[in-house]
Amino acid sequence: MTKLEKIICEVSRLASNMYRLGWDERNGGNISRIIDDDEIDGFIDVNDVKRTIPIAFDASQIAGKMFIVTGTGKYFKNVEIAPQTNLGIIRICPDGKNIDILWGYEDGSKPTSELPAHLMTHIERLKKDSQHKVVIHTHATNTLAMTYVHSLDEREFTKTLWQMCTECIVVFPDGVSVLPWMLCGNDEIGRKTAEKMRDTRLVVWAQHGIFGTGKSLDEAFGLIETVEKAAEIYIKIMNMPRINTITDEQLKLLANAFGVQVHEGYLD
Ligand code: 2HA
Ligand code: ZN
Repeated sequence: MTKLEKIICEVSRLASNMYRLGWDERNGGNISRIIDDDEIDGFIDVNDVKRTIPIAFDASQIAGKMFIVTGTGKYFKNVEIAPQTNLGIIRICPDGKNIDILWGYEDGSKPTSELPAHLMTHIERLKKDSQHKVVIHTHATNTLAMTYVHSLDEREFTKTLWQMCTECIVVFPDGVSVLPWMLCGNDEIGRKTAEKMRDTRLVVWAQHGIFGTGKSLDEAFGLIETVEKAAEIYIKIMNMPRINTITDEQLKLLANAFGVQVHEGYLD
């Protein structure tokens, strides 16, 4: 298998996995991963452009970059069965206003409706971390439920999650950002999401879902999965009297023991 075929398999397996977790009903959720030049290795011909289509915002900061992206309207449960129609490989054109389709979307479709949020997030995360590669959006059930019953204040939301499982603060010491309900699928929510991604690798969209990022599919998924586990504990216990918790002192002990940099001002 070529490197690119392995990546296609990895994205497909992740989509199936997330579908089975119940997070990606119908066409919910989307995945994008940067494809480096050295990951092409003959599986596709980068000079063979299948189609060129416009995008509604300026992505010139990442002109030339290639991504594998889930298709708009596509169901996660179907990606593994037919990756070539449910996924595509795109390259940002030099003008930043068009994309070349190099592989996939074989039924004539195109990338996810959340492409602005994905690409703008890639731009911001790459400024923070040159190793960054992946953006995942999903409708993680308990995380979504939590946005109906918990304050959306980012410090309060993060601290509740940290208190729900011991390892949370070690996995996401930067915390989670939260956007209030907004119309999805447009530039505005894309810009707001990307702004939040300057501080955290996780952004919750209230009453909708979550965005997670990372150096690999495993890392981005692992962040979301850890938040979702914590949110599940919260939903289980929120209507019961809480007689124990993880204190700020204990959270500080964890941060020191594991040598992680905690979001400033969140623990005191
Ligand atoms: O349609 O999840 O936010 C996919 C989505 C839109
Ligand atoms: Zn969504």
